[in-house]
Amino acid sequence: MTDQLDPYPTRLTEYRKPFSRREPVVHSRNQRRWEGPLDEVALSRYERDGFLWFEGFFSQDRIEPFFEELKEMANDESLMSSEQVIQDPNTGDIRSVFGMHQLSEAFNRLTRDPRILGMVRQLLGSEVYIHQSRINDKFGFQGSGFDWHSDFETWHAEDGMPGMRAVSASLMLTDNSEFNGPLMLIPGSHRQFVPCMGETPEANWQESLKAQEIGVPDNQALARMAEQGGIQAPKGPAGSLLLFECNTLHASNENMSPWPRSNLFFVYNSVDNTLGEPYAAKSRRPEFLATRGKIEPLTMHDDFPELAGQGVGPLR
Ligand code: 6CS
Ligand code: FE
Repeated sequence: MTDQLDPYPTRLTEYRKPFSRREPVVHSRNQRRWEGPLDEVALSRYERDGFLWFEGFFSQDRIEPFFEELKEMANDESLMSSEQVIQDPNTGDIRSVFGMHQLSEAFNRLTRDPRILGMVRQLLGSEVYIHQSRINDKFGFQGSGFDWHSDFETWHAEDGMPGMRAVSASLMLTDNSEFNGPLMLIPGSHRQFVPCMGETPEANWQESLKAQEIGVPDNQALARMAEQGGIQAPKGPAGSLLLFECNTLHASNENMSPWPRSNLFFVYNSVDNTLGEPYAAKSRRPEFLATRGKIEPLTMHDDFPELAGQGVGPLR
């Protein structure tokens, strides 16, 4: 627990109503140094909605290597029995593998793709590093959902992330349709912080990564924001990319289709927003959930230099 003034109090015993976020959504406004590939239309859409969707961002052959590597990982007994691998609460199948950017060289390179890194630096207005990475798997006919939540609420409460200056990139490894439990988002919800009721249990992450019970906004706040902004569930082929702001409310349903839904997630945090002590938890979470050591600004790496001319500018 920390005694420093908490700008985003949550995990409370007494209700507090939602309030406006304290940080800008796009952090690089009027800073020429952080210009990037997003034009004004995209920047204003991100400010309005709290996410950007790029259908078919990568071609299928860019996605293929990840599947091969995931199959090898599934045969790695020591990895599969580690706490970085979370089982599905209903079936025991793999639900998430955390720390993918340390486990996989291909994945590590992907986090530094110039087209993504260029956009992320532009949105965060600084150098960035990976706060967390994971693969979320939802096998056919099962694959539990996730309740509504703001990732920032968890990262602030349990990882000590000071402010809203992080963005998640989610790469669809499989087609995401309306049938296989796609991510749902509430456009505009990123502009309000919703304090959540209920104190953080000890070692909460061992349960919350299976099913999030604590850090779920109340239905009244959810209903009000959904009334204002609606709900959107971006759909598209494998290779599509979603960038969503750390405080945008999102959830997903169970996968009742015969088709799997696998997404890679990697979370970029600003190097000016590194983690302190948890604001609303008794102890820190493990390093594979929240990077604390070795904060080095990501450098660009381009697996497909022939594409580099697409408005990325010099690699750095
Ligand atoms: O606790 C976390 O960091 C994770 N929990 C959820 C439900 N989404 C974000 C993140 O992976
Ligand atoms: Fe989440």
